[in-house]
Order: sequence, then structure tokens, then C-alpha cells
Amino acid sequence: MYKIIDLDIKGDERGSLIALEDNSNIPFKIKRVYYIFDTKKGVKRGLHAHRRLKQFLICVSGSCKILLDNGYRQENIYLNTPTKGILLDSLIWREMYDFSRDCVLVVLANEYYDKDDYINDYQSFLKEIKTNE
Ligand code: T46
Repeated sequence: MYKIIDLDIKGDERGSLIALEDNSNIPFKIKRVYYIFDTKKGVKRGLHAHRRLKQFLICVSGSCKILLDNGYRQENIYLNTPTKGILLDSLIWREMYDFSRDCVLVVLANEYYDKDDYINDYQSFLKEIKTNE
């Protein structure tokens, strides 16, 4: 359903640096990068799945939680370090919550933004899972 990827720190005595490169530590060609920040208290984001999109999420500052659901089981993951990323395949329902004030969630995607790739209704998501089996 997801894979946690440890990112190599290339830092030195001055501090830390992590590089993200497609087809190296990011297992797809990166077509789009966006970041979520300044999320208001108590807000839930996501609440959708993607038909085709694959994404890699890194919480580069602060923390948040993410609920992942593949239609059969659910897992809650705590994202609180810039040194690990989470690789999400398509057809995974996601809900992000408990954002700290300083949370910056960076997302790398293998496709350009396409609103038709979104499944915004949970029951429709379950139906699409069944038809893809
Ligand atoms: C996801 C989670 C982790 C764009 O114009 N371009 C973009 O590339 C994106 C991602 C969004 N938008 C617009 C669409 C909405 O008007 O930005 C607005 C907020 O997007 P959305 O409500 O989809 O944001 P989240 O935080 O609910 O979900 C986002 C991604 O959309 C989604 O792919 O997996 O982050």
C-alpha cells in the first residue's frame, strides 16, 4: 500500500542536505512538485484517492499524520522527519490530519495536475478497487 524510504543525509559539519533525484531515490520521473503549509488547526486534507498518480511525500518541517486505506485495511502513519519519505501508489485513499503549525509537506508526483484523476467519494473508491481486481 505504501513504502517508507530512508533518505541519505549528505550533510557535513555545516548542517544537513538531502537530494531527491528521479529514478534514483525517487522511483519515478518527477513531473510535479507541490507543498502544503500553513494548514489551519483541526483541518483534514486529502479525503480522496488517485486513479493513476504515484506520489512521494516528505514532511520537511513539523509533523502531520496520514491515514492510508487500500479498501481492505487502514494504517495511520506519523510523518515527522525530513529524512524519510513515503511512497504512495495509485488507488490509495488518504486523509492528512493533525498538522503542526510549522508543518511543510512536500509532495513529488509522477504526473501533472489532473482533476479527473481524483476519486473524491469513498464509496466510488471502493467500487473502483473492485473493478481493478
Ligand atoms: C494528495 C495530497 C497529499 C492545483 O492547482 N495543482 C496541484 O498540483 C494540486 C495538488 C492542487 N491544486 C489545487 C486544487 C485545489 O483547488 O489546489 C487546491 C487544493 O488542492 P487539494 O484540495 O487537492 O489539496 P489536498 O491537500 O486535499 O490534496 C493534495 C493533492 O491534491 C493530492 O494529490 O494526494 O495533497
